Amino acid sequence: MEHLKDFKKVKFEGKDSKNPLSFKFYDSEKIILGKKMKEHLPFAMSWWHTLGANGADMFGRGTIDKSFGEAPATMEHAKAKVDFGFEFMSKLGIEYFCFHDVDLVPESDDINITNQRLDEISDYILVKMKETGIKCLWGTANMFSNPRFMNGAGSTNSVNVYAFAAAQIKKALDITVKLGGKGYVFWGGREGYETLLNTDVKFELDNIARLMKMAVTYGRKIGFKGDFYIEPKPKEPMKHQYDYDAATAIGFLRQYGLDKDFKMNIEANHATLAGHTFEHELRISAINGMLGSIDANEGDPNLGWDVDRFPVDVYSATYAMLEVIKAGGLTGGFNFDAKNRRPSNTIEDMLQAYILGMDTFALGLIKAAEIIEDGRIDAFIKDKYSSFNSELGQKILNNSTSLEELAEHAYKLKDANDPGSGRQEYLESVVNQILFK
Ligand code: XLS
Ligand code: NI
Ligand code: NI
Repeated sequence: MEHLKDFKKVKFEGKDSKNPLSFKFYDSEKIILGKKMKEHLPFAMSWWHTLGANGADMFGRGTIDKSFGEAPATMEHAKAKVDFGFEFMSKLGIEYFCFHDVDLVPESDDINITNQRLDEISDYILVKMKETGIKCLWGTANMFSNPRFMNGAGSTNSVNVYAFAAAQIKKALDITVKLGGKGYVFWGGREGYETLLNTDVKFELDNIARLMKMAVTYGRKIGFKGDFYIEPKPKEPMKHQYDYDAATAIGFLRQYGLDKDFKMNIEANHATLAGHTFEHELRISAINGMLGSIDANEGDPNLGWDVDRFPVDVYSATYAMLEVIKAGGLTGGFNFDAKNRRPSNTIEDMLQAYILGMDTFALGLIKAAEIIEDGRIDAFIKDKYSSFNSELGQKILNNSTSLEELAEHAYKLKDANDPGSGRQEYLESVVNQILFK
């Protein structure tokens, strides 16, 4: 039987190292664009996948032993998860973790008992945090696994279930504040619907917003200074999820006056499910001042669901890091909402998965910085819009012209044929040249 203690701390050995348990690209202290790599990339461990997911799928039971030597659904097991988790993060140099309430402790049939367990485990976690310096990135309440949430949490038809959702959020916020979490996430796992035949969409959206408002009020009251996040996802488990993508979620937040307290937590795999690229979701968030945090994972082009692979695609990571750098960084971090494949069932595989993900984002960072320093792509974009430097262009940008004046301009020209080439293939070849130099 493998033990985590038998593995050494993972170190940076450079791109030529053949040691599987070393970083090839992630060099935490290395300075890129004036900042340490680890400051650009505040990585976080997801409690649920790392300490919970055992490889089970719809067709078969678990393949990965996550008992950590204890009986399931006991507080001993919950503590063993803490012990393993902190040792695991320390081995990898990961400085943050993220959790759902029910990842931390077994859920009782009585919420009062679950809450006592949460008090106990958070005391235990706090000690480990002090010992190691590891911090909490964000917390959340799981309002999707328990059958009571089958018709939704904030979007439920049941007042009692709605109150349960409120109680879980209240406690999850308490624990997040107690652990000094930087953020609090809403991922609306059951906030959506299957058919309009049984759904009042307006009623449900209004109620979700009411619940979020109460969460903000309570959070601020108990001293939570961080960001609330919405994590958009278009589908799965629901057919239509209300937080389809960043643009939809931002519109929702503005409509209900929640935009000052919320930002986006963008998950790569959710972006692809929405038919977007990861970088599209990051850009939409950033230009709205709402780029908060990232759930770093990856989909699979052949599989249309949330497979939560560890990130491997260097193009995607590079384009994502371009967005993050240009936005001035994240207020949150990079949470690996990712899990090992079912047949990768050893502790070494778990370490390997994080090494892969961290190296992929390190490469993305290095390459994004090189693209910025190279300057050809930025120069192209600047030049592309340069006709707006003209007198008429400036009038448009200053909102000091009219449809009539622009029409007069067009009539004088008779025809306009000068938009110029988009040069996509050239720009893509610049990226390849930098990626593989
Ligand atoms: C599921 C989500 C979930 C959130 C937290 O698809 O990614 O894991 O990150 O509830
Ligand atoms: Ni996620
Ligand atoms: Ni997800």
